[in-house]
Order: sequence, then C-alpha cells, then structure tokens
Amino acid sequence: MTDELFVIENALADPRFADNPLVVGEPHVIFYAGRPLKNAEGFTVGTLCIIDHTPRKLGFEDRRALDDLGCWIEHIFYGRELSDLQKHMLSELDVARRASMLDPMLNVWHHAASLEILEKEMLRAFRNKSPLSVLMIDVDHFKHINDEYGHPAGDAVLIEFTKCLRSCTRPYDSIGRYGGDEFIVVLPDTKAETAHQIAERLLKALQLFPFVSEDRLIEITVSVGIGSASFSDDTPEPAELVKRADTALLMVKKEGRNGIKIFQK
Ligand code: GH3
Ligand code: MG
Repeated sequence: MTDELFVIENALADPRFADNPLVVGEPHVIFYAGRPLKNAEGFTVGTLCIIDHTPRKLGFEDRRALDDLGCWIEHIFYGRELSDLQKHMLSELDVARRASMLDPMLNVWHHAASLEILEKEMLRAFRNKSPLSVLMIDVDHFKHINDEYGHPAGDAVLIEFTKCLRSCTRPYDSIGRYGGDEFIVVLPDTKAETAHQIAERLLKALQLFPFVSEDRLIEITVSVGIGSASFSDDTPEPAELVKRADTALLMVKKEGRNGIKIFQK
C-alpha cells in the first residue's frame, strides 16, 4: 500500500502486527522488509520481501541491495511485457501478411505468393536432398462453362474445384491460383510417380462428384502437367521447374485434355 521500502524490525513490538497470525503462528515473521514491485504501467503488482524469525535492523547497504534486487525484477517485468506486445504485433502482422497473399475468392495462395512458396520449398528440398514436384492444373474448356451456365456459376465451380483439390492433397502441400482457371500445387518430398498418383486421385474425384448449379449438373475435367526434380543430380531454378510442368500440361491439352503427363527431358 506504499511506494516506499516497508520495514518492521520487530513485529512483536509493533502494535499493528503483534497479534497477526503470521507473527504469533507459522511462519513467525518477526522481522519484515518489503520492496514494492511495479509493472510497466506503474501499478504495484507485488512485493519482494525478506523475513526473519528474530528482530533485525536493515542498514543502508542492505536497503540498497534490496532496492537493487527490486529494480532488477521490475526490468524483467518490463522486458516480458514488451516482448508479449511485440509477439502480439508480430502475430497480427502474420495474419495481415497471410491475408495479403491469398486469392480472395478461392482462399488459396495467389500467383506471387505461390512462387514465393515454391522458391522456399525448393531451397529446403535442395538442403535436404529430397525430391519435389509441381503440378500445373488447368480446367478444360472453362470458357464453355462460363458461356453455358453464366459467370457466377463459373465462380462457384472454381470454389468447389479448389475444395476438391484440397481434399486430394496433403496438409503440407501448397495450392496456388496461377491465374484464371490455372492452378499450381507444390508437393514437397514428392517424386514424379507419387505426384502422378495425387493427380490421378484428383481426376477420379472430379469424375465422381459433379458440381450442382441450379439443379443442373456441371461436369468438369482438368489437364495436369507434372514437373519434378530430385535435388541430388538435378537442381533446376524455380522458373525452370514451373516451365517443365507447364510444358507437360500443354502436351495434355494438345492430346485432347482430361489427362496427366510427367515432363521428360
Ligand atoms: P482450355 O481447355 O484450353 O484450358 O480451355 P479454356 O476454355 O479453359 O481456356 P482458358 O483456360 O484459356 O480460359 C480460361 C477462362 O477462364 C477464361 C476466363 O474467362 C475464365 N476465368 C478466369 N478467371 C475466372 C473467374 O474468376 N471466374 C470465372 N467465372 N471465370 C474465369
Ligand atoms: Mg482452361
């Protein structure tokens, strides 16, 4: 209740405390010195106290030592409050940055963010000497869906397609909208054959679950190109890996769509 160092040299001789249960009983506080501790806002949040079972005097040096210890604890409080504030700010920044990297309609990474993630994952793959694959997926004849069912139905198809794609991939795979109806999926730790299996799963899922719009079934198919690198004897640049997947995708389109191709050199 005070800002000052509070000292009772002999509680038994002090009428305010002589009959206090902590004095007459356990822990028998006869001597007490308390130094209030304040938080960053200046509120007293506790005391640093020393006690003894016999009467004592607190000399000038002892007072200073107790005060120094109190200062030390207060600095730890300030430091912690500051870092809590910083942590809070950083996590808010994370949320804001994440939001700025997402495609607002589909809630997947936008073009630039996808490339940023690809670069990071490729650096990691290079460090770990683990394989990495990229899927380039483009919806077949999507213009026709827009023309036939309307643009809003086209939007709905893209939203449902993204959900379907997510359900066919693993939690650590990254899905991005490369542009329009083209998607890029970064598959860390994945060889071309495994990437092919993931793409097959997607094609099968699209076959099984056609989209419904105003009581009409909208069936879609996709073309998938796969680019892979082993990172043991083959370490392409991110742009080169995207190009591999894109080249394979173009071949699928040329050969009639609704299929999967792995890029071969
Ligand atoms: P292909 O099989 O060769 O890919 O034929 P396609 O008709 O899908 O051709 P392309 O991929 O070039 O066209 C994509 C179309 O997607 C063109 C554009 O009008 C449409 N599109 C792009 N973004 C959106 C969108 O956000 N919503 C809707 N509804 N349509 C979009
Ligand atoms: Mg298309």
